[in-house]
Amino acid sequence: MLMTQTMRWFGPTDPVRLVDIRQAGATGIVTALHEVPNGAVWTIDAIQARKQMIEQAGLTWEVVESVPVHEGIKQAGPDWPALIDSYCQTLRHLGDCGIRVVTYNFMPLLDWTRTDLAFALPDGALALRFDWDAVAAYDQYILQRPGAAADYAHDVRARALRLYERLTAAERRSLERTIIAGLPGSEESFTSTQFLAAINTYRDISAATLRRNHVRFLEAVCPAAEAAGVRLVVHPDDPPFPIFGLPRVVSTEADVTHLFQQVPSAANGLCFCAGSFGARPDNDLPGMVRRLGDRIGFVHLRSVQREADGVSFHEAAHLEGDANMAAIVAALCDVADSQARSIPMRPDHGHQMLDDLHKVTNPGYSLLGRMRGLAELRGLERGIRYARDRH
Ligand code: DNO
Ligand code: MN
Repeated sequence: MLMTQTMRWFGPTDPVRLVDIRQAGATGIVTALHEVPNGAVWTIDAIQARKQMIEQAGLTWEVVESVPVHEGIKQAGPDWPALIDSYCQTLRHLGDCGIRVVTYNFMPLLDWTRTDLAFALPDGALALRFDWDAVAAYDQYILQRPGAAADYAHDVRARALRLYERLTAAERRSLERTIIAGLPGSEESFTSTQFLAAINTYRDISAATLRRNHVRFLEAVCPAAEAAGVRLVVHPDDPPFPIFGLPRVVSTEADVTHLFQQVPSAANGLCFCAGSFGARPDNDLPGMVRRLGDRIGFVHLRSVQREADGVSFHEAAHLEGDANMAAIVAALCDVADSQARSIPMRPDHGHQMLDDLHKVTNPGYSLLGRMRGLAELRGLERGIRYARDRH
């Protein structure tokens, strides 16, 4: 069965309208009640109202992205029981409203992270970029995190210092904002002073502890999800490695396999984000789709171009860059068909291009770049299926 084509919509304040998404050819919407504070219960009324808005535009609400996981759950702090109760309640309400897939992530403090929101490509379009030297420059000289230097190789430190010295005061502020003010969909937004204090709350939480807390979270919420008919899908870390001394434990195939072994519940699923996993050369993307297929409840299709240092990357066009998108989509077709189901997918981010260059847009979520991505991906899937079914 063909994948269900969706686009992310940030709700009534999104400059991209539902009608735009419909004209881009998507049938489904991926959204969240972004206005509800992290940790509070989503009421049935609020969910229904948003659902009606989407349906009145001729679309369906396919996936929630995200019901955020509160830091008090990631840290297994004193509010854990109350936060888990709220989370389960929200899942029950979503299930009551007929919503079946809920995305979340388990990254401490930061959600997805970039250092440049307007990286100019040769054709004049703008891409999002993650530059390790810029992270090192921010970490050591703006954030001034104690012990930061130990996290960077000697050559990175040298380049980071040169980079920092070259930046004007305004550029330094812009780098700081880009990294910690929160990209679209992120729950947290910090100043550097707040961020430093928040990092400190993780000082006793190792990767092993965070992993245990993640399993504990799943053990607590999966039964409620199952009963509600909802599947939770974890979004991988973006980028898929620790930053600012904070652990990240959803970065590789082994990481997610561990979660599925520990918590076998069918409600424990994966949001396969090709761009996030793909920032690491050791993640075999098509192989992961095949091996993890029965866990994949939602797909983000995007490709990154890894850069010379092996850590930095920028977002490529959907069929370019390091991901073998044809092999990924072919694997997804096989998974979907073997299970006779349609997997919801969305083009995850797009370049800022054409008229969108002159508009205020949500970084990564302007319309035209995503529309191009969706069109290419839809064509790719049709072509793969046609070629396969002819033989
Ligand atoms: C970025 C998104 C992420 C994702 C969350 C899921 O573009 O893919 O922000 O929504 O990590 O909880
Ligand atoms: Mn993603």
